[in-house]
Amino acid sequence: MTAKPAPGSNEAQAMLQGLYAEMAPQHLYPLWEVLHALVTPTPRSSVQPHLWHYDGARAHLLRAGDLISAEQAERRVLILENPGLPGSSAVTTSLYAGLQLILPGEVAPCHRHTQCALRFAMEGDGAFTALDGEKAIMRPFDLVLTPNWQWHDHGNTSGKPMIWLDGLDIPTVRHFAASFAEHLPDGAMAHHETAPPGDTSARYGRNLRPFGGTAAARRPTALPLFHYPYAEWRDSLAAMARSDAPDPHLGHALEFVNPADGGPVMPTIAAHVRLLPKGFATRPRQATDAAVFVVVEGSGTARVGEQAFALAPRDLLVVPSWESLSIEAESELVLFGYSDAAAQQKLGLWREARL
Ligand code: GTQ
Repeated sequence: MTAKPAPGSNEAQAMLQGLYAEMAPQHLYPLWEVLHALVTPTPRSSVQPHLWHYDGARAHLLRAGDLISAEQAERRVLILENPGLPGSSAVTTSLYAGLQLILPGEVAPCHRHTQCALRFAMEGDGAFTALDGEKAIMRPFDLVLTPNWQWHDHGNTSGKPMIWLDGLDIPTVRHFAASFAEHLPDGAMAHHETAPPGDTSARYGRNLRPFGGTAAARRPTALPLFHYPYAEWRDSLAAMARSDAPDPHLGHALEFVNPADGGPVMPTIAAHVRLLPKGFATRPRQATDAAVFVVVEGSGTARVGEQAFALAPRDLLVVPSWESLSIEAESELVLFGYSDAAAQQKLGLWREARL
């Protein structure tokens, strides 16, 4: 029998390398070589901060509009892929972002999937997203939800192109390998109308809900509301800005909530808006939820870690987990943001640090 080498000796090191080489074909690997990279003291992410100028993205999307129909494409969307996650179609490790174009007269076929989606209208006026056969007529900066496994189709009966941001939890569902998707049976493009536009908002959007009545009076989901119009959320932000001092790290901020439980809008995705008064600069803040922001109004500068990004209306910014973010408002600045905070909070993972 050969003597055991002293642990840590050159001889032991050489024998370990031999051991690894013999183990690898058995799919066995030493934790001690990778532990520090797996269980890190603070978050590490390959997500990079990045800003997309709206006008540039829009020009490419309109060119695609000349070359492929919404029906052919099924969804005519340019993916905003994070430069740190090439080939992933992901904007953060958990989320997807894309800009979708629907031209006048077009429809995007009805389908449903286990991914949750939000739509944030960027331009146009009067195209619709229908959820389970009820249309939400979309105006710029409206938020529309298509929660998981709900039938949805889109169409543009207005005279102008409509572009919105699609925010989905595609990478999260991929992580769990839990994607299911299907079209309406018998090839139908659009769901039959089940309720007139605005019906759900009238029932659930005003601190009311159907009392008694039949099941038909109630939306059959845990998430009744699906349209959060700009006119309403902007008015709420303005009221807040008139009477409060801004939060030093966020400005005036309001979260979109699910009226059924007071929680975030969807199981995996949380969304909010914030207003920074002209000249206001937030203090830096870190959070574990990487976020996608849309500039709704105004201009300013976002500092993400060491980088600075000039913000102009409709630009799109992604901020990685745990990078410090501070924002300076040159003029009154209004932002929309979405992130996976909803999922992280359920999992007990979400943290922030206010610097
Ligand atoms: O509208 O259902 O941008 O399924 C990507 C995947 C939109 C949608 C996207 C989708 C959708």
